[in-house]
Amino acid sequence: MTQFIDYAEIDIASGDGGNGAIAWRREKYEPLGGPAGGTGGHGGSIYIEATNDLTTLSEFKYRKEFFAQHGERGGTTKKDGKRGKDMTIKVPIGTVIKDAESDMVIADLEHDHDRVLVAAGGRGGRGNAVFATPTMRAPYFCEPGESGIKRHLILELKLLADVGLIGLPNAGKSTLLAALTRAKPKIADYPFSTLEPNLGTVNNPDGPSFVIADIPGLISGASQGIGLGHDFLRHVERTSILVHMVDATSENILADIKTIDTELEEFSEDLVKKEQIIALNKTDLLPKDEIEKITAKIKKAHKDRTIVPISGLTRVGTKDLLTLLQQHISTIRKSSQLEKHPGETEAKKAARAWTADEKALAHPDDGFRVSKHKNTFYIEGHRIIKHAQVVDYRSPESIHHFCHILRSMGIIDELNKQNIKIGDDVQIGDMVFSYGEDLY
Ligand SMILES: Nc1nc2c(ncn2[C@@H]2O[C@H](COP(=O)(O)OP(=O)(O)OP(=O)(O)O)[C@@H](O)[C@H]2O)c(=O)[nH]1
Ligand SMILES: [Mg+2]
Repeated sequence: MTQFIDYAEIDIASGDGGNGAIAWRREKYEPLGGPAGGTGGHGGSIYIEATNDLTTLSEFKYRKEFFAQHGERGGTTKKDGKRGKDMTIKVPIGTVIKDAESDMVIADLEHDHDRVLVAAGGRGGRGNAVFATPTMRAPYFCEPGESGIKRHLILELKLLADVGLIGLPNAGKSTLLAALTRAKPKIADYPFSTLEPNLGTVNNPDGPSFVIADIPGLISGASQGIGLGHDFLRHVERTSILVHMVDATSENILADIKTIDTELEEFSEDLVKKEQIIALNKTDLLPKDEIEKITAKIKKAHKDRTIVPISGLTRVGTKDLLTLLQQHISTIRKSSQLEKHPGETEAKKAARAWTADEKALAHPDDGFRVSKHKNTFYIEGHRIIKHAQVVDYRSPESIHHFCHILRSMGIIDELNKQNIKIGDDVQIGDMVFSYGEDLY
């Protein structure tokens, strides 16, 4: 499977929000100006976007870590801090994004410009200017910015072949791939010589280039997992046309075709409805009138299918087949171009962006843990440590606001549960204080 699926793991982190500021207006003739601390800028978010410009995940071999910018802290003159820049990671169309921890699929980016939020930036903390009210004209506190989100993601690129080669073992699929492309698949006169899919690219200077996938031979029961083909049927699901290879020297050609059709149908209804060209192969082994007879017989049973007599070995007819495939691919590409949201505005594009999964919004701030060692209680937790960092110890109000946060987060309750006594030390980040009566 290795050549079929491109795989990469990356670490991402959205930016932290900037802290709010505590500041006062200082103007001429106004010695006691009001609060002027601005709000911190939001941290940058991380998006992943599909693009036509890439075809592999190989870039991620060299770069595995992606960090969006942090927001800047609030300014002193009611100015808000600068936002951190968002970051967009580009991946090829067909990339599936998974959360590595849970192995859950976050998104399957199937079209050009499909975009998903994978980590939202932290909100900026509010500055003291925001907290001013008629009863509290001089708030001496602000909020810390919210932390960014760190995630470990798996990127998987599913094969996006345009043409799928299907047929019974030994029909000559690999031989045809070698005739049409520069791929060098194993070819042998025994069934199941192909064990894994092979890909080849038709490079066409005058028209679209496209990818052909040669998959292991299918036999009766393949859709139930018999033989090798089953694992690979899901890969041909995304192709836009199938070339059904038939061995012209077989005793019972119509039954051969039926066997493959039945397997496609059992696997998925969509697969059997996909457009098929029948390539009647190995015609070099038969006289001309015989070939015509067989072609007419197949045509009668499958009116809707184009039949092309070929020989993968001597390459008779392979050019005709190639021309048909090129025409089909051109038409498909043109119509998908038309569908590609003509005249779409940026705002609409954003609205079409994928909705975020929960983890992309789960800032790690709210949790906390209290542990005791000797007479000191240690409090761990992103949010509370950040609050501690913005406390101004000279200000009773700032301390009061901090106590309010301790209480509302449930930390005071937890300390009491763990039997804290007045005078015991409490450490939060770099801040140490004695537990006092006012906190009770
Ligand atoms: N005479 C003749 N022999 C062919 C032609 N195409 C393929 N063969 C032979 O048929 C045998 C099987 O060919 P492959 O290309 O390996 O067939 P396949 O469909 O890929 O087979 P699996 O991978 O086993 O499913 C080989 O011995 C080929 O040389 C053809 O057009 N004419
Ligand atoms: Mg083969």
